[in-house]
Amino acid sequence: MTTGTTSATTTEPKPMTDASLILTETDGAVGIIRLNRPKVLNALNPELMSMLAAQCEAWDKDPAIHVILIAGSERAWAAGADIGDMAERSAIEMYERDQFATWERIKRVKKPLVAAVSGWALGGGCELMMHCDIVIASETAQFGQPEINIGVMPGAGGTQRLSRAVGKAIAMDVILSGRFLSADEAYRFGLVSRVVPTEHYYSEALKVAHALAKKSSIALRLAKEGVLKAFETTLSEGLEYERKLFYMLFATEDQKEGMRAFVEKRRPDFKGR
Ligand code: CO8
Repeated sequence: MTTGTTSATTTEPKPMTDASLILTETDGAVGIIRLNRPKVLNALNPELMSMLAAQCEAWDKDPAIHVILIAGSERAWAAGADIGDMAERSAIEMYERDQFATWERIKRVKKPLVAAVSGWALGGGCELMMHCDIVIASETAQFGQPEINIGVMPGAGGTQRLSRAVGKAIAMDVILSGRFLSADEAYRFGLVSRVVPTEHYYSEALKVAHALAKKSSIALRLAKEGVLKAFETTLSEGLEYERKLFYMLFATEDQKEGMRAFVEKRRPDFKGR
């Protein structure tokens, strides 16, 4: 892994030396992962996904990292799972490979995942983006689940997460017709958090990641858990769950520090515990 001190004012990640499928660096308490298969528009093959999951897990355990930023390039966040890698496989081969186990590892990451998305976010790429918690998109980004055009359907959560994000009418349109959504549509439909001019999409995402990194790391993790619970349970159970998480935060030093700092009119100094 390389380390660096990227400034939040740059428009693209500064060059990194790692020549692998993902490029990594740390910038303060932000861990940055850049998908790096430019020749195939960052198509997601099992090796890349394993590296991505392993890096996310490593930073999830690392107290020095509070937030993970995942970026692609300006041309492509990721144009889907690697079609060449799947084209001739049998059902049993796909079953035995169990690629989705890797995606489950990303789903289990407790720290916030911020996505810096530009260009194509299609198929598995759109599904990977939907594993992230805050999505900063460039105004030229395009989103879709075009698997229908190659004789299949979404497999890494698209039918479930897209429907929850944008509702049945839009999800059916996108998944059954394979049409792409513009960044403006994606924002209006609730698929992405913010849309910014393309030249600022990366710096904006980094800025958001740094802003989050200044919060209490433990409060961030429990808040993320609470929001994700909303998609898994009933309202009553979700409210009960939220209350337990809320009470739990009163066992942290950060709760005392945060509230005392407010009363004393100073900035809090969070420790993440
Ligand atoms: N897989 C492999 N290679 C790809 C992929 C992909 N998903 N997308 C693009 N590429 C390659 C192209 O083959 C091309 O390679 P080459 O230069 O060697 O010909 C290169 O990237 C550049 O692509 P294009 O020349 O096509 O670029 P364009 O700007 O003309 O078009 C598009 C860009 C519209 C993004 C076009 O490339 C495209 O339609 N790509 C495929 C999109 C797609 O269908 N995605 C869904 C894939 S299936 C999937 O994601 C299922 C996920 C669920 C399971 C995951 C775990 C198993």
